[in-house]
This record gives sequence, structure tokens and C-alpha cells, in this order.
Amino acid sequence: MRILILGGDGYLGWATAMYFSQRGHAVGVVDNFTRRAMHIERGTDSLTPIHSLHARVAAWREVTGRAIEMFIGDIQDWFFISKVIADFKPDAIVHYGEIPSAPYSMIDVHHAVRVHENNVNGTLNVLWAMHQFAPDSHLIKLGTMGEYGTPNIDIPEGYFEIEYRGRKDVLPFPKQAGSFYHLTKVHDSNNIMFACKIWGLRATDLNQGVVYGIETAESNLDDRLLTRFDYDESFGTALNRFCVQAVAGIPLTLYGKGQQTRGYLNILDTLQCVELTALHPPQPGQLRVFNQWVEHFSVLDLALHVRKAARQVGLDVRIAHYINPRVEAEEHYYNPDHNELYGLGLKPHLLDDTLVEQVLKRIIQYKDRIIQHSIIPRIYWQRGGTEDYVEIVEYEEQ
Ligand code: NAD
Ligand code: USQ
Repeated sequence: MRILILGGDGYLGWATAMYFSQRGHAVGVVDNFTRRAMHIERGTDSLTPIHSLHARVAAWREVTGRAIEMFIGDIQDWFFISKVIADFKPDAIVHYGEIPSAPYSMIDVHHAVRVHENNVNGTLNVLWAMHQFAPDSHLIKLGTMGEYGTPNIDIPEGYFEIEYRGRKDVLPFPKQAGSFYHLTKVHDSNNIMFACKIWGLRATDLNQGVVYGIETAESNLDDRLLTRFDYDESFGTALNRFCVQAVAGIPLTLYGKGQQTRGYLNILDTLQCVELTALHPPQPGQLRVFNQWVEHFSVLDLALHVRKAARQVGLDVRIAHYINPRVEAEEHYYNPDHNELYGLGLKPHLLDDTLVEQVLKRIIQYKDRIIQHSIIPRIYWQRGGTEDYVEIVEYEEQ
């Protein structure tokens, strides 16, 4: 297949590019390095020392003999992205090319608007370019489980049957996103659904949970091929942050009561899920929605798993409860479906099998690069936030 990866310099995008290339697909990557620029803006950096995209593509060719084509430019630039899609003629477009951070989108009006413009306008460009130049291509769009929020009922995969005032219909499940970033994904989903309906495009919205992990089989071939790994308050996700905090000797930053529950998956399973999706495209005019996660944990569960794993490598971990910098339900019902990708053949990796060898040991390798000041949360969803933690709790061994 010809696979175009938007956001191919990012955490998931670079890993995906190598994964498909290694399996013999023709791979192109698009990026404008906006993520690298945001790290400069925030004074933070990837834990892993990532090379430039050009150097990684050259190293990939040297190590495997395989080529990855690069297109450097902004997805918001219609002339750029429409030409790339017209010239590359992709069978599938894997769209990771958005700003992925909830806290970053909540800094102030400028950041909220920037994230909206980048994500919503970029995806609109991609849809129009597909309509005009690649109408048979399959859009594999990274959405998020956070589009649904935390309703007090089960969460289906995108659609549900509802009976109202004596009539029935199958409708999109209601969205209750928890940040301006998560809302961009809701807007994207609506735009994609409309484009499939009117133009007959085919698309899969992957409502992904929180990803963790560093290593993939391809990045393990050579350290020049490592993907980025973030742990700062804006771009680090919960589990990756906790693992770095464990190594840095900083009490784990649990927000609020720690009962917030989310679906999690290893980066290795992101790769599998995207591959399974690409190999099984939907019909023209169809927008499928898959919930892409493997195990769900409360944030406190996660912290306890990290503490247990850290003990195996001789680290003593403490757990701190912070006043929650976000506005979110700290205790809630959570029961989302995730059957579709399993039905296609997903063989999941589990947290306890991967935490020590594939995550903690790699972090220890790069512990001298940890930027301590980037860890404590300082972006507040509403006024009156504080960076002090409330208490350190000595939880019993499970
Ligand atoms: P990332 O920031 O590491 O990668 C995104 C890449 O897209 C970056 O390299 C960035 O420079 C590029 N990009 C952004 N806007 C662009 C534009 N306008 N033009 C060209 N390139 C652009 O993020 P990630 O963690 O790899 O996430 C990838 C996607 O998956 C995102 O859409 C994110 O919302 C989604 N997602 C991520 C997670 C997670 O836990 N990492 C979970 C669910 C969904
Ligand atoms: N949390 C803590 N301590 C921390 C960081 C986070 O307790 O130090 C809590 C948060 O309050 C939240 C939960 O952990 O309740 C998850 O937070 P996160 O930062 O790991 O995840 P989130 O902000 O939701 O965003 C991440 C990715 C985003 C993706 C989303 C999937 O950055 O791109 O869309 O995960 S999901 O959470 O399913 O919406």
C-alpha cells in the first residue's frame, strides 16, 4: 500500500512510519516540526535525544535499506497539502498531524485558538484534498476517547441506538469533551462524518486512549531511530510522566483524588491498531469509529503499578495528591466498548508485562536529560490554581 503519515515526525507518527516501511509499504511522512517548536516555546524537551527527521530517515535507509519519503510543510497550507496528496496518491492517510495536548490548549485564548486553527482547519484541508485528488483513499484519523467525556452510562464505539418519543434511530453518541484540545477532535469527527456523507469518502476515526511506552521493534534497531518521549506537564501523558517522576525521585503527580479512569495502550498496540485498520478499509461513504484502548486504570491504579514496577529496579516511589489543575470528574463511571479492533485481530500488550523492561529501563538510560522544572503542573483550567501538593499518601502494598 501507499501510506501517507501526517505528523510523521511525532511520537506516534515516526514509529508508525518505520513500522509500515519495514512491512514493505511505500511510506511518505508530512510534518512542519510544530511540536519541536512548542518544546522550545515551553522550555521543555523529549527525554529521548531525537535526531532531525532528515537524519532519522537517512539512518532508516542505512539500517534497513528502505526509503521513507519526506514532505516538509504545514497541513494548514492548502496548496502544500493538496499537492502532496495529489502527487503521492495514497491508499491510506494516517492523520496524526495535530497539536495533541489538553493542557497546552488551556493556557490562554491564544493557545486555545492556535490548537483549534491547527487541528480543525488542517483536517478540513485534508478532507477537501481527498475529495478533489484522492477520493478512494482511506482516512485513518486519530481521534481520542476524551471526545466522549465520562457519561454515567456505557460508551459504545461511535454510534448507539436510541428510542425517543416512540421512534428509534442509530445516532452518533453524545460528546462531552474535557478541554479545548479534546473539543477539536469532536469538531474533526463532525467534519469527517459530513464529508463521508456528501462526498462518499471512506474514513475510520480511531478514538484512542492514553498511549505509553518508548520502544518499538524498529526503534530498537538503532538509537538514532528513537521516537520522542515527553514527560512535561503539557505534552507528557500520565503514565509516561509517572515513570519519569519515579526515576527522577519526584513524588508522582496525582491530580485530585486520582479516581479519574481512562483507557490506556502501549505504543506497540497503536501500531497494530493502525495497521489492522489500514488492512481492513471501510466502504465508500462510511465513517467507522473504533475505540482504541487496551486496559483501563484510575490514575491512582497507574501510580501504584508504577511504584511496584519501580521497586523491581531499586527505586523508592512516593505518591503526592495535587489540587487538580484540571476541571474533571474525579470519581465517575467508566465502561467504554473496545471490541472492533479485537475483532480484527488485535493482540494486546499489557502494562505489567512491559513497564520495567520497555519503559523504566529506557528512562534510566536517559535520566541525565530530565528537565526537573517541566514536571510540576502549572497550567490551570480555572483561576486559583496552585503548584503545591496537598499531601503525600503512604498507600499500602497491593
Ligand atoms: P505528537 O505531537 O508527537 O505528533 C504530532 C506531529 O504532528 C508532530 O510532529 C507535529 O509537528 C505534527 N503537526 C502538528 N500540526 C501540524 C501541521 N499543521 N502540519 C504539519 N505537521 C503538524 O503527538 P502524538 O502523541 O504522536 O499524537 C499523534 C496524534 O494522536 C494526535 O492527533 C493526538 O491527538 C492523537 N492521540 C495521541 C494520544 C497519545 O497518548 N499520544 C492519545 C490519543 C490520541
Ligand atoms: N493526570 C494526573 N497526573 C499527571 C497527568 C495527568 O493525575 O501528572 C490525570 C489527568 O488529570 C487525567 C488523566 O491523568 O485525568 C489523563 O491525563 P493525560 O494527560 O495522560 O491525558 P489527556 O490529557 O487526556 O491527553 C492524552 C493525550 C491526548 C489524547 C488523550 C487520550 O495527550 O493526545 O487525546 O490522552 S484520552 O485521555 O483518552 O482522551
